[in-house]
Amino acid sequence: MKRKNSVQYHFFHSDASKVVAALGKETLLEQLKRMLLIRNFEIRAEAAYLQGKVGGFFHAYIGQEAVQTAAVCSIGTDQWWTTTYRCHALALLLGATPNELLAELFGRATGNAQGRGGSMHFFTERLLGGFGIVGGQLPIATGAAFTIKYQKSVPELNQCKNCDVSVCFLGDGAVAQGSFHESLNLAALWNLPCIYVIENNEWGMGTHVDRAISVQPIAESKAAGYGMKAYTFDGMDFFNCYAGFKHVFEEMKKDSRPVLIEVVTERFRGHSISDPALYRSKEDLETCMARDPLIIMFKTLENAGFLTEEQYHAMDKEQKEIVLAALKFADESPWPDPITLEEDVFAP
Ligand SMILES: Cc1ncc(C[n+]2csc(CCOP(=O)(O)OP(=O)(O)O)c2C)c(N)n1
Repeated sequence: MKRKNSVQYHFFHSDASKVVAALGKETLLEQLKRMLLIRNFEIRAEAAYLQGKVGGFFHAYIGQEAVQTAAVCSIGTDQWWTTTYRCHALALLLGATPNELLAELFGRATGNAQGRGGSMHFFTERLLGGFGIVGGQLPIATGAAFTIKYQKSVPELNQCKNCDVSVCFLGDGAVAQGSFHESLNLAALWNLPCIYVIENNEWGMGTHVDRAISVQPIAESKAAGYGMKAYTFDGMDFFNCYAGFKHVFEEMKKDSRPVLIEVVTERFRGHSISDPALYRSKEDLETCMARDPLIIMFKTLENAGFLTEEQYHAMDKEQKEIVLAALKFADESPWPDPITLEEDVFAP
């Protein structure tokens, strides 16, 4: 993968044709559809933001779709999941509807958090939240992994029978935080089933990863200090991510050891909607957009004879229509009643 820096990544070895054969047409078309839903959701939500219909922060996942789609596809929805403020995709993948998520962005009573959380704080039954504090989700994810292990040892307490691991997404910018190191240390010390996934999209706001992280590749160098296994995946390639996550999940179910993964990916937008990304050259952006994860996925499925270009465009249009209907739902939804302002708010 061509990046601005000269880091030598050792990607997990995988064979796309084996993943194609293992998952089959129906499952793979469903994954492509999910990636198209995420892309359409982000594009239309950005437009609504620019029309002044959405307030607060807004961080798009455009360019990174393959990573979390592959993770949820291979690990399943029964686990505990945590992520950063860039949380729209994971919420969709874990079952939140476009209606409730767009209504949340619009601050409406029908929203995912009844209009109180906004873009950075989506949740579902299995998603413990998007987190606005960089590194804030790591101790939570580590605690969730502790819960899994503890409850398995006390069967009458086990409320979460199909839950085997806690999966924690973080950005490269969180790696220098104390919470990262404290969490990895405890997870390694106590053999907690936690999969930490660094989505290295090269930038922490406007700071390049080379100026923030002392040694790279990140996972390989940091995991060694905690006696953990490290893996690196190509984040633009659904098939590499799927095969890698599957391997890690199967291994963890056997040994319950935490794992650190670095997924090398790209964001096609600025850090947030208010960032014009002037620190990036047009050529850099064009180079990374040439490896659009949607196109890589489509081309592989087209070569496998699973769909034509015409069917791909029809699928894209179908997902766009779903998002447009959700925008209408959000726009027509009621505002929260001010009398409910203090309900469901925890403030010690
Ligand atoms: C503790 C803390 N420090 C600083 C910030 C401000 N901040 C928000 S996002 C961000 C960059 C994080 O970059 P990265 O972890 O690489 O994630 P990405 O946005 O690239 O997905 C910073 C410094 C914050 N939210 N929390």
